[in-house]
Amino acid sequence: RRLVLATRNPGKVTELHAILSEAGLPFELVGADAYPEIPDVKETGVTFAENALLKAHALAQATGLPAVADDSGLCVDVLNGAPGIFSARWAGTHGDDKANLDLLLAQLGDIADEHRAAHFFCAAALALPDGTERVVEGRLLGTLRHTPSGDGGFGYDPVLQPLGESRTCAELTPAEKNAISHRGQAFRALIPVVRELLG
Ligand code: ITT
Ligand code: NA
Repeated sequence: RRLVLATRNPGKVTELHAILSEAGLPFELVGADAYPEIPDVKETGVTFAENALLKAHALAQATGLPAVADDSGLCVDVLNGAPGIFSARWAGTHGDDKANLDLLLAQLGDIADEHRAAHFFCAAALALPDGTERVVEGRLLGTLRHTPSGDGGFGYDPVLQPLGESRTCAELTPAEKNAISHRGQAFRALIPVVRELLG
């Protein structure tokens, strides 16, 4: 039995394998890369949840298999929640993590630490070929560093320092990040839903 991971982001794929494997689900996890002929869905939603559902439904319909998807991003208080759902293409080119991070730091400039509150947000969606859908969410609160630090993770990890941590997400081990992250929370909440709907 197969469950499709409806994402082409390699950082997410690594984390989702770790998070979902821990649960011992009776499914073989198959990446979207196993279906190169299926075009990427346009993320036309205005919320993380809408975009996660769009991605999950597209893969479930195209493969005839249950699919899970992640839509996620960084929400910065002083930027009124931006980059938000635009996190992957904040500097213009989709998935250019370094350009996105550099632009964000430039936009914040030397704003003081007490005004650098931000959070990672994740919507995790499950869609079945018959159209059944579920979506759950998770978030990780933190503050933004003035300069990047650490080699782990992906995306904005080198600048987000979780509340109560002295390290950035990129300085945590993968297991430490998954234990507290927006993605870890959302997908751990999705696991009982997968069991309920798919047995
Ligand atoms: P898929 O749509 O194929 O899943 P994507 O990279 O386009 O891949 P999103 O639209 O959800 O996915 O964009 C998520 C962006 O938010 C991603 O490019 C990162 O910059 C950022 N992001 C999400 N989770 C993150 C995390 O755990 N650590 C750092 N940055 C993260
Ligand atoms: Na998105």
